[in-house]
Amino acid sequence: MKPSYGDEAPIAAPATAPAWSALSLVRLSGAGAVSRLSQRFSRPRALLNAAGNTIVHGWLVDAAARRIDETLVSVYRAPASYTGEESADISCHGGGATLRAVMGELFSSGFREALPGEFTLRAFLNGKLDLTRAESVMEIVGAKSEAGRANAIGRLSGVLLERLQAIQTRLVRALSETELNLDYSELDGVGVAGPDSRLPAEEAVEQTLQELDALAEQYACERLLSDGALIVIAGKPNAGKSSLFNLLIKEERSIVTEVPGTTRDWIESWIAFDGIPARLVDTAGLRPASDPVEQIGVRRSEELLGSADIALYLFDGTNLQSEDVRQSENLPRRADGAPAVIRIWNKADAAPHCPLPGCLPVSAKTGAGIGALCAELRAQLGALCSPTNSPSVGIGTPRQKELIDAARSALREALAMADRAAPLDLIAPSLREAIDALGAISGEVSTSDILDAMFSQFCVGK
Ligand SMILES: Nc1nc2c(ncn2[C@@H]2O[C@H](COP(=O)(O)OP(=O)(O)OP(=O)(O)O)[C@@H](O)[C@H]2O)c(=O)[nH]1
Ligand SMILES: [Mg+2]
Repeated sequence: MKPSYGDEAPIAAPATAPAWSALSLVRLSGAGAVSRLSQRFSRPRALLNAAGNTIVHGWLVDAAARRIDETLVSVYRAPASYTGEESADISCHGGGATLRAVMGELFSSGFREALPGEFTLRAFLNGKLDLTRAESVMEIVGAKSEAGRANAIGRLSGVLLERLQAIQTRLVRALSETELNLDYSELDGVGVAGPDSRLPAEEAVEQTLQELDALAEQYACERLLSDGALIVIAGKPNAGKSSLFNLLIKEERSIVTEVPGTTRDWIESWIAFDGIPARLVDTAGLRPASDPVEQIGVRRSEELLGSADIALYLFDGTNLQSEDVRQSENLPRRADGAPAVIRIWNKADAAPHCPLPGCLPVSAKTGAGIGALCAELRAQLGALCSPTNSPSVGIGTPRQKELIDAARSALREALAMADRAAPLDLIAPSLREAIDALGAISGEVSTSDILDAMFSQFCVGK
């Protein structure tokens, strides 16, 4: 039978990557995990008698008592463990072969391989973590910048949870005031919000909506800090895109030739500007290509532009065509209007006069103008998000953003109804909907489908 989230079998998984390293960590959790492990341990009694939060030295052995590896086992007794269950961490030697051998013995002694995120899911189900903290665990592992990491740690420490709980408490109060008015007005018909009898606690609802709006706005910045910005270099073939790419990443990575259409696959590298991580992508030149391989390359360039935060559009200064300007103005766009386009007049060493307005003269060959280009990139990224000015820890995942948006639209609906002097019993459900959406962020309100979908995005061993 396929294992599923939510069964209570003892589980095991490596918590470290199977790489060339001094040590690896294997995690176990579930009722009876320690006694099961003791069947494959050189000192079973030491393990069985170990108190929680202690370390036992010994050999992991196979069923015939042959030594597999020398280990240190950290023992955790329920409920004082990460998952809240009886657990153990085996610290063994590094490298793929040892890890495979250790895991093989654990499986043969009855452990099942953990599903992605299953340890953290169990921690959630056992009340050790709310969902904002659980998600922050993955954000910490995946953070691409110092600021992204620090914000995720803030969420792990419960800062977001506290912020949301304060908002939720205020809404619950607003809802109960609304419902109280409903009760009192039963004698003479249904309570009505309007100029004479406003929505009770209307100000509190408005203030809450403003706070949620601020959280939603801040999310764009949080996403940028954790996932990085996407910067795509685009332009006609031979404009010097690959030359600029190599110059910016300080490495001869992308092939440069005088043949138009040299780059076909896109090539990427990570760089950072003032603490904001960015994925810089060199693409195939944009032109109506007849070669089917180049056609695919051009399509990919367009797709990348359609999800980029910033586009660097290069004009070939030595070969400016009238359609280039049109092309630069009609790049594929995201629904939110991105990317911001920086227009670059390349090959300024050979063609110093730039006839186009708002163009940055650059030479990817000599490096002239690169300082000004980097300053412009910093300014554009800073406009999207500034790590030093970002306010207190906000939301960090698309799931959280969706729920914040659901709460915002429910509150907007409630306020709009109040404006129209709608009966309070029609407004109350909208307030309740907003409260439920906020509750779903922490996991107070959750279904097993949502949990499965969320935790399956985690890595195994977390
Ligand atoms: N003089 C001069 N030549 C340049 C400059 N930048 C690139 N070139 C030359 O222009 C030609 C094309 O450069 P690439 O960097 O391959 O251009 P590309 O835009 O990546 O071209 P495709 O991959 O074919 O789309 C090469 O011969 C480069 O040496 C520059 O700033 N000045
Ligand atoms: Mg190229």
